[in-house]
Amino acid sequence: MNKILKIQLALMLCLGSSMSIAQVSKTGSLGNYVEISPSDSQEEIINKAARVTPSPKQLAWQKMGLTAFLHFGINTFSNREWGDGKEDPANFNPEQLDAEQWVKTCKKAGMKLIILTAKHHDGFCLWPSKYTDHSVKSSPWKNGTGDIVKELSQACQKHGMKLGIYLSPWDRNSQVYGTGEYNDYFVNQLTELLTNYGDVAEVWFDGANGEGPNGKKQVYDWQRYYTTIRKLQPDAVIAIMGPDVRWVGTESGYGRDTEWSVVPANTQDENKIAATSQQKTGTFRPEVNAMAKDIGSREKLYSADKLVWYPSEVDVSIRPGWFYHPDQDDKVKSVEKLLDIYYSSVGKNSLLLLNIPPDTRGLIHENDAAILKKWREVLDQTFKVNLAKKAKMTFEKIPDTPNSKNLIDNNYDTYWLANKKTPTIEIKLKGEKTFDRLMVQEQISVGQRIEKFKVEAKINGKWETLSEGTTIGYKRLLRFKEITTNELILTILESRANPALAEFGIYKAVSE
Ligand code: FUL
Ligand code: CA
Repeated sequence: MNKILKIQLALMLCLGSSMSIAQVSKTGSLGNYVEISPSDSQEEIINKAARVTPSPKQLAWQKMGLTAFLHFGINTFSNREWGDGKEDPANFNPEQLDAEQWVKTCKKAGMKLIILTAKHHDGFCLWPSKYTDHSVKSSPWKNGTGDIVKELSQACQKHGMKLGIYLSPWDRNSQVYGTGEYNDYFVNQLTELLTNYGDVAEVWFDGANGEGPNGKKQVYDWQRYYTTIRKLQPDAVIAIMGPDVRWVGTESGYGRDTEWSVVPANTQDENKIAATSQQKTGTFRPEVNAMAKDIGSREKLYSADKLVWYPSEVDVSIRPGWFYHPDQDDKVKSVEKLLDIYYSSVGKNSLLLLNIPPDTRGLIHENDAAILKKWREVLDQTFKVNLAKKAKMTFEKIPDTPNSKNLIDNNYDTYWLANKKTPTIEIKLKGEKTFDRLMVQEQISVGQRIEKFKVEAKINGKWETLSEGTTIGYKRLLRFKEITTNELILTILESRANPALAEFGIYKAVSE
């Protein structure tokens, strides 16, 4: 063996290497859930947790980062948040409705998917369902011949946007709500929506469950709903009251500082028991208390029967209400507020689902569109140039390892897998740089591992801690006061397994 080869081999052995995702999943990944056996030690449980990975559809979902919610329906015309199901369809007439305007506005804002409230709690359907008359077909809009789901799906296809469907299980209009027949009704509606409108990438099931017109509450046949979706749209994630995506637990727009995508699932979960034979396809919904402060720490995992990849989605409205109300035209969240929300959701290992409610014309209001545009400009300009792009990365004190560029190549798929749980990465910038934002990404296709990290910078010859944090996950964004330096150190202080780092960046924020 010649000398260079020997050195390369030694480097690979002692530094860890850049493995392809396929290689790692053969050796490391346990799939998107794993059983804990009573004989597993705490160490074994944590090791398992570090190797639970997203399903391909969960990974594709996470990579979207930013998605849009459109709350639109009979409430838009009655000026209410929750309709009672008794609204007259004659009031529904969005005369200037333009689904392309919705899609173009969302696309310009950087959103990758649009979820439409095809039916909210009032039961009014935005498509001409065969199973009820309480829909657009009984409205004056396009003389009852219109179909908003169709218009949106066509506009999405035209502009390369993904489509998502919100179908409220709670239905305050349906006469069969509260009986077994309602499950048939619901599955029939799901089937229409998932058959007639092309690809659907997300199905969003609301947790609100009240009484129907006859005063009864419904027992939902979740398993049947999930099986229907898996059959008709196998690539769609099922969110909130579903197995693939978890509600973050608030509607404020702010995620947790410590956000784990791997959480416990327990044997008493009603939906898990029913789905035992299908667990490998992920059709059980973990009964996670979404509102709890801590859902994924080591202590929580020790008492679990199973661990599951169940990532967090942050839903929030750009206005105080989910639906459009004219008196909220001057209450659209500011660019500054939306930036804060972005850093607190996308920047904390969540996906942001931002609601933009179309108005009675059937258009996204000018005020909302203007704020979104400005918000996007600030984000684009801030993250345009990674000031670490030409940096020299030194992993564990050994410079110029074969993978040292993997963290700054602007490609999420390439990464550096450390050979120890708590590695140090020294970053020598090409000259002094001034910045106030930092981004780190773990390669989650091998698992979410980092529990604690620290970033230091050498300022005027002295090392100072810039920021400390807990989880990183898919993406962590840090904000701090502007500094100027040419040297940084990222130290992973605690990790569940050897971390896999995909991207690192530093940026100078532009002001609004
Ligand atoms: C809640 C609903 O009750 C609200 O009306 C809204 O749709 C929100 C996204 O979810 O549970
Ligand atoms: Ca990379």
